[in-house]
Amino acid sequence: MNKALDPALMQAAEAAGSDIPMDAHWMPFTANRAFKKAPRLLARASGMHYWDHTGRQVLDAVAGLWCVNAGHNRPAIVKAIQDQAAEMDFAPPFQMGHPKAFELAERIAAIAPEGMNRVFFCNSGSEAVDTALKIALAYQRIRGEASRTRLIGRERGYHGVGFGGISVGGMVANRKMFGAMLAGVDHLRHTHDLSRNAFSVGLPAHGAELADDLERLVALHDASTIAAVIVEPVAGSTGVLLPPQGYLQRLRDICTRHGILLIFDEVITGFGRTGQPFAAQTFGVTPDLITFAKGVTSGAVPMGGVIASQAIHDAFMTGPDNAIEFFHGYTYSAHPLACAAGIATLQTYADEGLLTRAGELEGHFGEALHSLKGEPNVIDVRNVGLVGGVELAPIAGSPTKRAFDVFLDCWQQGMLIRTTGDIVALSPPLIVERSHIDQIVDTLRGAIRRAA
Ligand code: PXG
Ligand code: PLP
Repeated sequence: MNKALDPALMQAAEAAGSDIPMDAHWMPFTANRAFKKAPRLLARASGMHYWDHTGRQVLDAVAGLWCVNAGHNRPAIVKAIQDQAAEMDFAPPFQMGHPKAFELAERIAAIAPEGMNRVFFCNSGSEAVDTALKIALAYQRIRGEASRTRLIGRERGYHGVGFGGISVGGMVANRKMFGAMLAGVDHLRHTHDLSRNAFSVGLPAHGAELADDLERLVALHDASTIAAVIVEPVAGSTGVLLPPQGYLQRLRDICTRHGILLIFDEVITGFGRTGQPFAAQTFGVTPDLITFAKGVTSGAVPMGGVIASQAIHDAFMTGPDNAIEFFHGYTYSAHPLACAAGIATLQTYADEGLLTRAGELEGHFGEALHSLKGEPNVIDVRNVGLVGGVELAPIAGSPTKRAFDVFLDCWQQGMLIRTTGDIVALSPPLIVERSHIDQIVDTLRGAIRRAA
C-alpha cells in the first residue's frame, strides 16, 4: 500500500498535529476551525518537496503559494540569507541605503522589459499593488493631469488584500465585508469564457474584444478622469485565467490612446512562470508599471516591488535636488535579508536557466494536463508556461467542495496543490522535471476520479 494512504499514518499525523496549541494563531485565508481539528503542518522542505511534521514527503505542485520558483531551500539562497543576517540585520531605507538594494534593483532592471528600469521595493504583493496605484496617481498629477484619479481593475482580478488591492480587485468574498473601499474605481469584465474557449491549447482564441470594455469606461467616465488600469496578464488566484489572443495588446493600445497608465500585476507571473522573466515579455506587451513579489526571492524572505518605466520615474525627478520626490516607503523596503535572498535567487535563476525553463517545459506540461480531458467532471484544462488550471464541475448546491475534496485527497497522496472555487491551480517550482510533471498529473487524475 502507498505509505501516504495508510490510514494509521494519517491518523498519527493528525494526532501529532493536535498536540500543538493552536488557539492563538488566527490563520489567514483558512477555515480555522476545520483546520485546527485536522491540521496539515509542514516541517521541512528541499527542492521539489515538503515534509510534514510526521516526516511524510509531499510533492510541491504549487511552488508553496506560487512563489518558490527556484525550488525549496536552495543552498546558495540559504547561505546568502545566513551571511547577511550575520553581517547586517537591518538598514533604514529612508535617506540611507545599503549596497545590496542597489545591486538587486540593477539585476531586476536587467531582466525587465526594455525601458522598464526603475525599481521601488516593498515587502509583499499587496504592498506592491498599493505602491503602483500611488505611483500612477502621483504621476498623473505631476504631469498636470490631476483630474485623473480613477483606477480601473477587472472582475476576477486578485491584487492582494490592501484597501487599494481589494478596491481594484474583483473577488467578491474579498470585498463585500469591507465597506466602500477606494472611491472612483471601476472594473472591466473578466475574460473567462468556457462556452467559447474550453480546452484551448495555448492562449484562448476568443475574447480580445473584451478589452474594448475600457473604451466603454472611457466613454462613460471620460479619459481625463482615469489614471490607470491594472490587470494580471494571467489571473492566478481566481483560477488561471489566460488572456485571449490579442487582448493585452488591445488594452495597451487603448491605454496609450487615452493617456491611461497600464499596470501589469506580475506577482505570480513574474520571474519565469510563463517562460520569460515577465509575462510582459512572453506576451510581447509592455506596460508602464509592473508589480512583483513572490518569485523575486523564491519565497525565502518576504519582498515585493514595482518596476517603473524610466519615463514615469523621471517625471518625479523635477523639484529641487534636496526634496523627497515620492512620499511613500516601508520600514522594510529593500530589507537587507530580502535583498540578499533576491540577489542569490536571481543568480540561481541565471545559472540554471530557470527564467526560460517554463517555456521549454510548456509542451510536456500542457500535454500532460490536457490528458485530463475526459476525466469525470473536468470541464476545462488550460495552461501557459508552468502554470495550469483544471476546472471541475461544481457539486450542485456545494460550490468549491469538489475541488477542496481533490485538494485533501492530493494531500493524503503526498502532493500539495492549490484550489480556488472549483478550479485546481498548478504552478510547480521551475526546477520541476518531466517525471514530476507526470507524477503531478497522475496523482491529480486519481484524486479527480475519487471525487466523482
Ligand atoms: N497580486 C497578485 C496577482 C497576486 O497573485 C498579490 C497581488 C498579493 O501578494 P501578497 O504577497 O500580498 O499575498 C498576489 C498574491 C491563491 C493565492 O490562492 C494567491 C496569492 C496570495 C494568496 C493566495 O492563489 N497571490
Ligand atoms: N504604524 C506605525 C505606528 C508606524 O510607526 C509605522 C512605521 O513606522 C507603520 C504603521 C508602518 O509600518 P511599515 O513601515 O512596516 O509598513
